[in-house]
Amino acid sequence: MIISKAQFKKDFQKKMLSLYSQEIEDSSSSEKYFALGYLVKDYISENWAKTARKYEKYGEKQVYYFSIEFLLGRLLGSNLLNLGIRDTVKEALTEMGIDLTDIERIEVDPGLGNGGLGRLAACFMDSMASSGIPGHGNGIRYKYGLFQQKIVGGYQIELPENWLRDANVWEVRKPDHAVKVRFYGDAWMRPEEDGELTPVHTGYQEVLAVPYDTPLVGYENKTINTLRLWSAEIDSVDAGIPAGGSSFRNVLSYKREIESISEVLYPDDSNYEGRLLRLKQEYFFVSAGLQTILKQFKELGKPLSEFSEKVAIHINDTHPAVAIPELMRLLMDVEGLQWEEAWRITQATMSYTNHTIMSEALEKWPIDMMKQLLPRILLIIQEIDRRYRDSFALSAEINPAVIERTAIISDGYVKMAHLCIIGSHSINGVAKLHTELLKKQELKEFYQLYPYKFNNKTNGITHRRWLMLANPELAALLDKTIGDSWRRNPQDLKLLKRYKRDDQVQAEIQRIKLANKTRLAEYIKTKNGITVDPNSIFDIQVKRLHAYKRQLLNALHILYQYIELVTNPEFDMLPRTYIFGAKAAPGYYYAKEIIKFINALGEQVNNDPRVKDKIKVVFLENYGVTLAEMIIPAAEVSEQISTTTKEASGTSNMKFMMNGAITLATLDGANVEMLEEVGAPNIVIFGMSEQEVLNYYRNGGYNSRELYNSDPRIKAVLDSLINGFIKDIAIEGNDIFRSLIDYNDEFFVLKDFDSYLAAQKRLEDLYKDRFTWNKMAIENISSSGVFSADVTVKQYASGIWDTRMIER
Ligand code: B1N
Repeated sequence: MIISKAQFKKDFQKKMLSLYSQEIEDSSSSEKYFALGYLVKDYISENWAKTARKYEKYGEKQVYYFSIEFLLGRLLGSNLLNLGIRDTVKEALTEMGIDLTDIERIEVDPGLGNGGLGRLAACFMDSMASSGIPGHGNGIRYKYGLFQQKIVGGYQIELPENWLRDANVWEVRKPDHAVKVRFYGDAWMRPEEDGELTPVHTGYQEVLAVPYDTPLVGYENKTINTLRLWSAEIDSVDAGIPAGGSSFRNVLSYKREIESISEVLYPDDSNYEGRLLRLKQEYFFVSAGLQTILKQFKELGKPLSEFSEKVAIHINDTHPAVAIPELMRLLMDVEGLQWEEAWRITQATMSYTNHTIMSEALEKWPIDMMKQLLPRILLIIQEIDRRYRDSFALSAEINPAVIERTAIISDGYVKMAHLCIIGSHSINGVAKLHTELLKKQELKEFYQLYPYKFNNKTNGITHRRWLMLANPELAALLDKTIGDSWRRNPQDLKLLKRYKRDDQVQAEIQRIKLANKTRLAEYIKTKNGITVDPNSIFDIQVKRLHAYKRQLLNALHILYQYIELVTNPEFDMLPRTYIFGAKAAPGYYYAKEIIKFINALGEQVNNDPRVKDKIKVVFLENYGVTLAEMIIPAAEVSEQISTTTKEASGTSNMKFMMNGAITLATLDGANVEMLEEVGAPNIVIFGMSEQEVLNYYRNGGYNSRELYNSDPRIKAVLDSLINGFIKDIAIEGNDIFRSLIDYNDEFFVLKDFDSYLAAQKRLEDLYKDRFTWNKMAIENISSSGVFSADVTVKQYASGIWDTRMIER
């Protein structure tokens, strides 16, 4: 949109007056934030309604992205940017003596996700709107997002994240669009006189699902899509009151039970929570979303047989897998279709993304739990399973053992990934290696049955948030050097390649990096009280804490350098600042021990005069989207060091690359494709190959104790965990030691140690030659365009959803 500074000032003043009955001069920062937020929402509203009408007019196929997490981050900055008015507003505010960034900082970051999976959903929303794809989100409006992390005495403490305490300016409550979702009761098939079977569901509890809509603003294209998040509410005081009657006390506890459905996000990443409440959450937002989609479809006046021509539903990991039987239920029980027709429509509508091969993340629900909570859904799943098994009856080539292993129901469980594969037309992995592993290992038997369903869609990130907003100085340098076409077509970042040897561009890149590092150093000083030198190498690992991500390998290397510094007079190294940020799932004991170890190591190293400030170790608490926006642009080294085969893709790796960090990586996840794009001289690779890892796993691992006994560096490092050399980790040091030696080092930390050390050394040598380093940084920035989610969502649109992009 186009707006003059004068007009904006008038609008802002008016908004302040109508909201708070006061002048801007007399308002607090928080009041300024709310006035500005509501004003921007007004600006958005007009095109929001228009977009919906345009989609309707052209009969566009709609995509609905079902996800139990959407990790949006703050929206004021990105909405201003995407509306195309951020510069105007910034200037106008400056003229009024107001700093826009100060106001943006007031917004609470709604943490409605754990990590990569939730952030990916948010990046896709931004990219779909920006590419003119009619794509909407469907999820849960959690009252409490992911916990806030505090570090006390080196330990993680979790505090509730009450993000809705003050108003959320972006959402619109739509009580008139509420729907009812049924839980519990009994379901069976009743034989009718004509011999037909009618489904019956009695004694259920009804929960009201109330939608809250948030606009998803496309980049300078007038497209506004919708993120619909559902909140659970009690229907009416007299409906579905539990046994015990409707006394005030009963009603209150009933209300609490219902509202608990959308109360809190499960804090597990790549790990599955087998609780009833989680299954309730899954069915809750899925059923509410599908009911609405079906209703909207019927308003088009088209026959249901054309449903999949107008609607695509994407299942983000297995969490929304009950969408498959729920759509079957709606089409049959409510709309009266026959099984075969409903099944054809369901398969043609649904597609599924797998995000991990970690076995502990694979969702499976006990049949009994499913029967208790979702009796009608279980009947449908049983029928899908029966028909799946039957479909092989006539084919002699299929081994019965294969059918048993791929079936949906077996060993007393409902296997949600199997349901997704059987019930949808597409299954994709999130990076080339990950998809290959699905095909040849994890889901091999399904791949043999349905090769045509499998495809790869490598993850992406929105360059608007992760470059334009997070690194405005770099964005401005790009505009000045190669023009601004990269903003619309991120692959145009390639144009920067020509300047990799250009002295002036190199100097600018280095200056901007230093400015970003200085800003982060100031933050570290205020938050952690640690003085770090912006001229030291900033080496960063930020992501969820998980054994397979190997923060421990990073920490052990630091410990190695520390030991060398204090024992070996010959040892020399460039000054380095190691920065960590990581939340551990509250119940993940080992991950919490590693946090404590990193903090204890930092405490000691940072205060040991013998280190002479060569090493600083910083653990930044409460890592999330907002912190990432400050940390990533300040990175020189990006640590992407997961055990090969374990990280499905990773997405922060791409964000670091786009901001000119050099990646230190194993050939895991999307790191493989980053290497392909940027070329071997511009990335530092180490560690075991995929084949080695798979071979070791097949043969029950390797002998880590042998390595401990034969490599004196490893021995020195590990011994210092248990001999009191590092203070205050008596328990943690011992547990970590034992995980590596007695429990055979499941994630090959020691096996990769030598290779990691050598890679670290190579990195340091590269850094000594600033011309080379800057050249590498430029190569990375200019090769990062393919990792824009704009590219990814277009591949989804043409390869899976069959949706068009609307011209502006
Ligand atoms: O999804 C990201 C990938 O880039 C990461 O490699 C992958 O680890 C991540 C259960 C998960 N996989 N599985 C989850 C999250 C929450 C939960 O309750 C599993 N997250 C990933 C995006 O593709």
